[in-house]
Amino acid sequence: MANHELAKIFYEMALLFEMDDVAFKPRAFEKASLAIGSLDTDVCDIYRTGGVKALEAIPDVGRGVAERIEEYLKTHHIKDYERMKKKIPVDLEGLKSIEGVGPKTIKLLWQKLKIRTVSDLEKAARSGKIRGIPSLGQKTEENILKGIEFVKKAGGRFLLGDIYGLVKEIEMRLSKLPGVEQAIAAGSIRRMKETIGDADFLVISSKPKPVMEFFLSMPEVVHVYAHGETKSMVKLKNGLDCDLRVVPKESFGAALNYFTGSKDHNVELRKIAIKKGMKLSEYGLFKGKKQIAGRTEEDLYKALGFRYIEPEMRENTGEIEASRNGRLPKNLVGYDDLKGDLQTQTNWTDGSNSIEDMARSAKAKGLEYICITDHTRSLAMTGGADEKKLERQGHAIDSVNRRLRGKGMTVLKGAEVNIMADGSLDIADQALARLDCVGAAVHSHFKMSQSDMTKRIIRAMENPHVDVLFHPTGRLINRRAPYEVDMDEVIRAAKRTGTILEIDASPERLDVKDEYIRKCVAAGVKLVIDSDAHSVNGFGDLKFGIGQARRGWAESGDILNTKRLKEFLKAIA
Ligand code: DGT
Ligand code: CA
Ligand code: CA
Ligand code: ZN
Repeated sequence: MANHELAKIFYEMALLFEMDDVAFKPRAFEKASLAIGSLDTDVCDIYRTGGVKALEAIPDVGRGVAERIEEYLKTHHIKDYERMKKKIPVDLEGLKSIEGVGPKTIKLLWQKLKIRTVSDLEKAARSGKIRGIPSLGQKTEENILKGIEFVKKAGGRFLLGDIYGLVKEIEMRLSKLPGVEQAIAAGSIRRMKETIGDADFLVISSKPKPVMEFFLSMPEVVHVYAHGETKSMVKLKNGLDCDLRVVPKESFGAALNYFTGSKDHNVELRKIAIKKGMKLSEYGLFKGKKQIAGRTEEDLYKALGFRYIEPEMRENTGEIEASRNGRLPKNLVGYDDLKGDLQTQTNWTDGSNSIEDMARSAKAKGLEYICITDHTRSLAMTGGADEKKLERQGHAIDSVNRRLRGKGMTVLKGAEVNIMADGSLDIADQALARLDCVGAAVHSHFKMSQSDMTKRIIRAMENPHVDVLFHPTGRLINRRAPYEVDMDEVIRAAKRTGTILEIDASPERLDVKDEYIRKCVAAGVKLVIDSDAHSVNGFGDLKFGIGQARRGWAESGDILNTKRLKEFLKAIA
């Protein structure tokens, strides 16, 4: 569809006209941009059936714009856009996204300092060049730097955990509107990807209008990019872009499938449909003109000759093959399957709540056991425990368990033991032997060669008291790369030593990630999904770990904390 390209070009033309102080045109082109971005039909089709006249009939599209659309469709260029762009060859979209930087300032920055990009702008601001331009000054320079910082944070992809709550809340608001049969957040959110570009909402309703009106006027909306009868796109206060489409019931399954993606999965499905003499689109699965499936996703996969594929697996990494050959995981771990949590912190170290508060909160979340794993002594800044402190904590846990007797919650004794640079642990073996479940983790000396780091971690795994390797790669998504470690070696060592690898569910960790989970599953290495909760609110993160496990094709049987307490303890004994 050329609509999107054209909308972008007309938006830029509006800015370029504004720089040149042209009257009326900026507003006219901005309106045209919005109109074309919001169209439900392809401008190519409109032009093909009715020529320039039909284009001019689009509301907010005048003669000048219509002719430029024609020029674009015929030649793939718009001459005066390119001429204007040559005069001020800057990254308009990028620069414009900095708070307080408008077309006039962009022009000035180009003329005086030859600034083309946001990174040019940042350099100039940091070296104090902006304040030297009389009409801008020191205050503007400070604001520009602040604006750049903000865009850096919000401009990249969002952590799933940072936007999930709001997205689900909007999903719920939409689903409660009169006339709405179903509302769902599709796209990468439904696939539980670790980071999210934008949110894609899909609604079934026979009356799209009130749904659109509601969506555009939500209190979080700060900008409307496009506003049509059945689709709209907005920006929220937190910087997240949200698409909304309203579809009729007959095509919901096909639309849901299309907008859930991934794109690669979709492309593959379409090819298969074609091979079978059918056509798959977001409107349905068709044989000739007849729709044969697409009301639900289930009927769609079935008509294509497949078993249903869960959204988290739709990345075109073998799931389509597996579905055809009956090799899909039979019992993918479910969002209600966890019975325990093996990594939780309390106010004995850097957590904020007591052992008992954590236990009661976990119980309320449907868990039957949690293991208390406060940090150990080499993490002095957290008040890490030594052997004596662990023993005292053990008594405290005993008394909490006495108080909770008969309430369906058991607190296990554990620790998050620090793996030293040489692979030894910072707690003596006799003390570890008294714990129910021991986790070990790297928290220091991140910069080591791959072979040293791999040896270090494997040495810790070889300690017979270590049950779980916590957050095995040490990454912090969008902030810190994983340390150099050969995960294939680690997975082999896990198999050999019977060590469990953790899926740390904390949204900035998700460690180990999907790719390694799949390798563990294939190798028969067992996993646990832990919240890494530092407060009673932390258990809500478990779903992100479960999502990651599903993306890694893990079945319940691969995840040991889906077991009841007795079986779990037997499994780690
Ligand atoms: P994101 O937003 O970057 O986190 O990732 P997605 O997967 O949500 O991607 P998005 O929002 O660009 O598009 C939503 C879905 O729409 C995507 O998962 C699959 C579908 N889609 C988008 N563009 C194409 C395309 O060019 N071809 C096909 N077959 N599907 C597409
Ligand atoms: Ca998306
Ligand atoms: Ca999207
Ligand atoms: Zn840790």
